[in-house]
Amino acid sequence: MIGIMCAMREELEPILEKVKIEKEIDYARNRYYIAKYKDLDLVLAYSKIGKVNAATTATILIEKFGAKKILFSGVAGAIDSDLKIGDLIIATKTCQHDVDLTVFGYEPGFIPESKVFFECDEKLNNIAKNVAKKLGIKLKEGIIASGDQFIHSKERKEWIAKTFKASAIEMEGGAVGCVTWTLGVPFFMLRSISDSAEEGAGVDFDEFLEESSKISAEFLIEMLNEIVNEKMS
Ligand code: 4EH
Repeated sequence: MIGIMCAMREELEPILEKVKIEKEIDYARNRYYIAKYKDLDLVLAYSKIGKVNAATTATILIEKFGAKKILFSGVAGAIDSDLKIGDLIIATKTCQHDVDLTVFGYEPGFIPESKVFFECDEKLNNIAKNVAKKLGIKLKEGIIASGDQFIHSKERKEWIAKTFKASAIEMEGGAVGCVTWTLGVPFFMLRSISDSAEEGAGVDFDEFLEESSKISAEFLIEMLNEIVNEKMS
């Protein structure tokens, strides 16, 4: 069983259109879709926005629905200046930029007995890179930082860039990274850029959410094709 998750309905819809939905299960104030894509068994859901919702959904996908991998698709704000609206990025690792226990001498993002960075699965990242190469699509790799804030300020963005060496910002990846690390499940994070995370980001976000969500969703489907092909060979 492969778990596929997004944060927002707009991010999940273009994926649901490409799979064969077999069952819809309402659970814990959310809807989970059991589906097939070719030979692959899938469970899909959008968590709703933010780290707590994302952690809850990731946990349920794994513990209740038996997901053996978690693939995330959605949009993100750009940090690196070479990332333009519509560009794709995969995370090497994710972190939580809003965790602050620095008064106790810990580095930003660190929680005792946990860690700052949660690594994404190398095999899944290699599949993504193969797909990008085959299709001639530009795909960046970098750190993705999460927090329960929509970033729309150059100052905050630059602090996150400097502190975590992050390339993009969103509101869920650090939470899913923490859950999948805790439960020992491979994690893949894909995002398409919707805005610059600076002043005016809210307007760009509204304009490009749908388009960038589709770009990410279509790439994820291409990855499922690659996974099916690898299984058969
Ligand atoms: O799930 C949240 C969405 C924005 S909040 C995180 N997603 C989109 C990624 C993202 C993001 N995160 C932080 C894209 N750009 C970002 C940015 N900062 N600049 C939202 C959106 N619409 C309505 C209500 N909430």
